[in-house]
Amino acid sequence: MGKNVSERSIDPATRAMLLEADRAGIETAWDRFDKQQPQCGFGILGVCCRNCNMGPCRIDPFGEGADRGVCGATADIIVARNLLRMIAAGAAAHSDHARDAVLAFKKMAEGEAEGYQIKDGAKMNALAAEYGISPEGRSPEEVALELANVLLSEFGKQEGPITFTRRAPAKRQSVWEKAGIDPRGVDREIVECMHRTHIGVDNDPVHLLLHGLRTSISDGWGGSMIATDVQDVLFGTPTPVMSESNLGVLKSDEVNIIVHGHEPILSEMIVAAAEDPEMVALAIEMGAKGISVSGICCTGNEVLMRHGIPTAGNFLQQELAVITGAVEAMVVDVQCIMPALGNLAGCYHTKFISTSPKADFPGTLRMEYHEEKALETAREIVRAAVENYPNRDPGRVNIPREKSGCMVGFSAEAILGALGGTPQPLVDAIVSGSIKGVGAVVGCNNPKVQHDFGHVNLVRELIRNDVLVVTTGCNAIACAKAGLLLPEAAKEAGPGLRPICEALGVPPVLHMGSCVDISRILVLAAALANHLGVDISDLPAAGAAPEWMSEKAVSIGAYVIASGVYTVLGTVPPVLGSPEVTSVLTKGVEGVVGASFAVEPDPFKAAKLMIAKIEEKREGLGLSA
Ligand code: XCC
Ligand code: SF4
Repeated sequence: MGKNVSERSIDPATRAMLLEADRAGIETAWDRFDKQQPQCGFGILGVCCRNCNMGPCRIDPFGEGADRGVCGATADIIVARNLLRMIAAGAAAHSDHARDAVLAFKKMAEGEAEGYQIKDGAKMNALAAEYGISPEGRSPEEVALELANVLLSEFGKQEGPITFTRRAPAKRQSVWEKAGIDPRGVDREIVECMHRTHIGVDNDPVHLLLHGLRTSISDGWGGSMIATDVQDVLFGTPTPVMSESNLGVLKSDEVNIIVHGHEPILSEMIVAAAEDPEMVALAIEMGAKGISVSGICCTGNEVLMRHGIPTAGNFLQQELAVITGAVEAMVVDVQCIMPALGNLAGCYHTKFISTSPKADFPGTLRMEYHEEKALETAREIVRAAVENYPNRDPGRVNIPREKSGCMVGFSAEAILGALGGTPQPLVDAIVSGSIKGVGAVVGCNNPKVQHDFGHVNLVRELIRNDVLVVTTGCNAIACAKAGLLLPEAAKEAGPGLRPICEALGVPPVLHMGSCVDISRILVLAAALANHLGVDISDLPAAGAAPEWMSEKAVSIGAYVIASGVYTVLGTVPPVLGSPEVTSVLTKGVEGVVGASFAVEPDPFKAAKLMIAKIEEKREGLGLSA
């Protein structure tokens, strides 16, 4: 096999399992990545178009062959159109997840979703107030039903604005209005992306990119934000809780169930069903000591944030979890689930159980989930896992020892609560310079770069330089595994940040949730900006996605810059084939939304770029460097 394991990951548990995979002759994403080399140069540059059947067309990047497609589209047009389609797909993923959360909420309100309830009534009433719904003289379920219906209508709203965008500072709203990118409902924006990129419609790169920003805002301040808030109402708004992370959380003597994907709607029920005494008794009957649930990717983050359910790892560890030989069931819903898991599970005793009506994979046991009988389905899934325990081959069990503690659960509400209900203490710390600013570090893993290297090193550099870090998604899991989510990690923070974390008993890196929960970061940024009476683009803040890979990450990156936050990407997006698109994204867009992208694979240099931007913003606010 190609690279040696230490080049593939910095994570010792991952390295151990990669060696085990090698021994067992099993292929992982890293091996398949090697087999893809060299990857298509046209694809890397974004200059391949398959949008009609006169093509596929591709532009010769060396300027010797074709410089336009059959229809006459140039590299600039093709790259911009492809990017717009990536944004559309990413926004669709987040927002369709949101829709399912609202539909579950609605079924709950109608009394048709057994096991679900209103866990955070105060948050529900606050949301209702945003929509002008009064709880006066009505049952919580009546309020919930009306709220569910208005939230559902947000998705297809034909005219703007969508309500949650009004959470942004007034200055930000007028930036969007002036640029013509204040979005309508996310469904409409996504459909328009597909329409504009059909052959012979929108063929101006800047015009296309502006619609990309508009679509991404309808995701970040629309779909994603709805997902976060409705899930908080249904399952509780996270508050700080301790847990553990990495493959070492798997138990050698218990039934291991992994929940993987993105939606907490079923996994919440699985967590409940696994605690059911009847199920635990069955597990003991089968020879296990109990039932252990852990998570991977963002479904994992959701149950980690709300229940302290341990996380077994991030995106690139999903196959490795199966290779431990100790997983009775890998239960998946949607997004970031490798189809490779089917074949792999077949080599072990693991049951690969797919649950979403939308997502099927080769080699799965289908146990489709519907709100009406979610608890029942969850119990069936847990039972299937428990009954699979006797099939485990102890001779093939190989659980790495590594795991790290972590403190998670930092919703915007929890952060503001810890500060005494107002952002003032944080503002004071930023003004005094103890905290230089805030870095938002998020996103996936990608075998193009060493697993977790960019995540962990970028975050370490930031906190060392007194930048408070907020994190979500697979970055958060990387940080958890590296011990950066422990209050003790304050020791690694600079002289300004460290005493603040120690006084509050919090880590210098705050886990704010799953990828849709980047909406929490937006809400926090809006609270800070509103408190100061400035725009988000004035804040000493910067974002980064050091190892991103998914289309969702493209939508996220776009809405983060559209919200006014400079963002550094660690893997190169497929745009370099267009000098115009590249220049708009890294420079021109700054004049429109007050922020732009940079690409920097080296996390140490990326940290420097972010810190320089934070210094620049501090100066702009008249704060000392
Ligand atoms: Fe997926 Fe959200 Fe990326 Fe991780 S970080 S690989 S999108 S799980 Ni969003
Ligand atoms: Fe080629 Fe134009 Fe068709 Fe794309 S839309 S495949 S560039 S002819």
